[in-house]
Amino acid sequence: MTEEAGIAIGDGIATITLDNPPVNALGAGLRGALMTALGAALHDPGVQVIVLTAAGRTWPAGADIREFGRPPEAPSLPELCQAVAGSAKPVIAALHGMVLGGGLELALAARVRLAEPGTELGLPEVTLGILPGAGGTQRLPRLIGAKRALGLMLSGLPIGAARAEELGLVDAVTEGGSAAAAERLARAYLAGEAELPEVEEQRRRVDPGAWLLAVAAARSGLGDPQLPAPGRIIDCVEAALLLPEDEGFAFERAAFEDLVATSEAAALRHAFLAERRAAKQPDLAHVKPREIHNVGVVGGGLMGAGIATALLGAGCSVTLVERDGEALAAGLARVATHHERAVAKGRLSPEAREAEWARLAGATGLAALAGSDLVIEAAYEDEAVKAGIFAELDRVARPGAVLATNTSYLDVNRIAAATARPGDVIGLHFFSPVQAMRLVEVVVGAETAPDVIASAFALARRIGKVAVRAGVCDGFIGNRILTAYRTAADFLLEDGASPYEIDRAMVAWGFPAGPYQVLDMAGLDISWARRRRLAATRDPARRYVAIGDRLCEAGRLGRKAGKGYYLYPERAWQGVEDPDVLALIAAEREARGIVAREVTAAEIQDRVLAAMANEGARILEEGIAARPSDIDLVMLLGYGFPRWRGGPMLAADQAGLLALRKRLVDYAREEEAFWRPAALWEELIKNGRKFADLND
Ligand code: T1G
Repeated sequence: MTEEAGIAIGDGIATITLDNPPVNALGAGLRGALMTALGAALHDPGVQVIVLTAAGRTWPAGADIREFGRPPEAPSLPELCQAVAGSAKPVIAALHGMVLGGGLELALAARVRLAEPGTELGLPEVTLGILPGAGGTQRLPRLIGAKRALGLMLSGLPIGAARAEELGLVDAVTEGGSAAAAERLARAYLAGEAELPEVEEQRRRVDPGAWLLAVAAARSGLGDPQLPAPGRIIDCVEAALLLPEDEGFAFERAAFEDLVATSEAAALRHAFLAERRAAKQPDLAHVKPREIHNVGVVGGGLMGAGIATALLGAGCSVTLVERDGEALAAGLARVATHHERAVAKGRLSPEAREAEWARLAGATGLAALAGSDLVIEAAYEDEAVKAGIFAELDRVARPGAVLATNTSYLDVNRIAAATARPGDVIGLHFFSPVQAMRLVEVVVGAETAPDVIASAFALARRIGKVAVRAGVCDGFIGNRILTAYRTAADFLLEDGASPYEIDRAMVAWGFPAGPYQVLDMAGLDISWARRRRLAATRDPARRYVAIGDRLCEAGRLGRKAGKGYYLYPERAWQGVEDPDVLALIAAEREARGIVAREVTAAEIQDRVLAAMANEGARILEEGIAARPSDIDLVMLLGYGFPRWRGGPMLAADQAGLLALRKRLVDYAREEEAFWRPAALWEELIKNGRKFADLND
């Protein structure tokens, strides 16, 4: 890592170039180098103007996230920004790439900001559970007004260079490179041919009434009480108006230090880094992916059409195959609908839609896929159906084609065994709706070739998805943990809790919906079919809760049937509690000789977390997942696990492994097979380690 700040001096101009690949994160090394270079420029009598620019693909994209939680190293970013803002010689910041977080705060400290076309600027700190802690909450409102400043900081979303110029966040969008433009401005300024904006001008523009109105409006719009950062951002913006400048900066720093130490912030940083860590596949570092341009998609249903649309958006040519003309027309119409919606939302231009549509073909036989580089099967979730398709693909697909199944829990090895080329077979488990869900579980079979795995990761990146590697087992990572979650919930249901208490408890814990609300939305018949599929092999020694079966037998298949665990009057979207369900559950308890007991929300939350973390520990022991943060990422991106809790493995670390393992031991006395703690708990505890220590 270079972490340099090179300086070039000539004609009265000092040009400082930041260089810390890949995103010029403002780590301690770069901060120190910049402070040194700034000092040299300030003390050099031959320098009258300073140009600050960055090498590589972007101006600093923020503070170095990996430094948080560690002892701070001088100079701090606020000190650095203060040094730039206090410079006796004007500083011109030449911006390009992603000017984010501390990077934007550094730019705000400069006298002038010039941005290249295509530059994006934002303060995403709130997405990390923190706030702009290097002067952003103090300087930005003075520059663009409190209302707009709060909008940027509370959304965390970037804006483009043109919008930034409209707001006054940048002084100009340059023609071509911003470094050259900055040098031209410096020369014109030195020649007395150009003025630079005065910082004091900005202060005079402050309208206290509008400022306080913006603060009050932002406070009234605060959402999730579980996340403190938004409220603290608003407090800092208020302080920027009401406190003297130095006290305002101190107020912001104190708020930043409070937030960075919270468990929510630690979890959100963990989620950010987990997403980047999942892409690291050491065994594939030198493996070349296969070229993929023409893709066949078998099945034009909800998943197949979504997958086809994602592939078209990434520039692939797609042949959609269905069993007959009617089904094919329906599949193509689904893709057309995705396109129409994207155009309506401004996410796709009409021209781009035409170009994508031109790359889409339809067929009613697999022979049309003879030239495909990749085939993704998204047919009915039945092993025999999939095996039949793969057997035919084996006959028609060209040698070297990658053959992928979108199965959500079937055995990829058994599907591969239907072909003579198991090395070419892999699982690509997309999530529904494909256009909204970023997660893909890459399910690696026993014989899957390394370059096929590499091809899957390369394709996922290309279509804007986050790939997580999984081994073959029932449910891979996500569905296996979901099954554990639902089993723990069903035990509680049979023991005495109502489905409504369980759903409320899990929503209070941070899930967008409870397990029974989700089941009603998805349809109870899907998991019922799976239970019946596994019935013959079910271990009679294991506790089995049949309440879901009783509901299905009574025709209560979920929202689509107008009733499931909830009642849906006139097919209402939101279900209502149904006393008939409580009666059905009571009857089932009586049949099982169970006397209902009081179950608290805390016990529900504790048991669900213990069940998920224990299943995660087993998944790690079996090598189904490479690292705990991969498991967390699957649950965060695919199953609505609250991001500010970081996933089941991080939540287990934060709850304390000793306490959690003790709970598992206690629960195991009721039902040993399900609750028996994985051996990994003992191994971590005795070595004083956490799951996080297993994240390479
Ligand atoms: N710190 C450390 N490493 C970072 C980083 C950061 N801020 N941003 C990216 N990386 C690493 C990333 O882990 C990956 O590493 C590589 O760079 C490429 O990233 C005081 C407190 C800039 C839009 O939140 O949004 O400033 O895997 O794969 O898809 O107020 O990175 O190669 O080893 O994501 O092209 C605020 C976070 C920080 C921006 C580029 N800034 N970064 O996306 O590449 S808090 C952010 C991003 C702060 C101040 C506060 C994206 C990107 P590796 P990548 P990308």
